[in-house]
Amino acid sequence: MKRVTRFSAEMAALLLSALMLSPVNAASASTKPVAVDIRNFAFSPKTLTVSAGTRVVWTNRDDEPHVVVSAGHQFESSHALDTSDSYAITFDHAGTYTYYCAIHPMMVGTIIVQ
Ligand SMILES: [Cu+2]
Repeated sequence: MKRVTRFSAEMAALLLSALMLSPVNAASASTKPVAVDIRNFAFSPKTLTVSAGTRVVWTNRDDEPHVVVSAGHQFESSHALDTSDSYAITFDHAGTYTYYCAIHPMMVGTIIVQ
């Protein structure tokens, strides 16, 4: 009886992993978020190349607030990020996305999506 119960649990686990390996989920699972640090009034890395579907996460490491704004309104702007605040955008389509900080417009960065 116990043996049967354990077998069922194993079958359930197998089914679950089979479901999680469906093409859609496998694609998102293989694309890990990529970090852009905002430090010393600069985006680091300044230019980042990722594959389509990648989530890019900006984190403010400065003691000053910063805002991530798409130069061509290609993606939604962040709110003002305080120290340690993060902002994330998933880039689903290939292209070149330039952005800047609304408070310090000399701070610019580029995301290249392939
Ligand atoms: Cu700034």
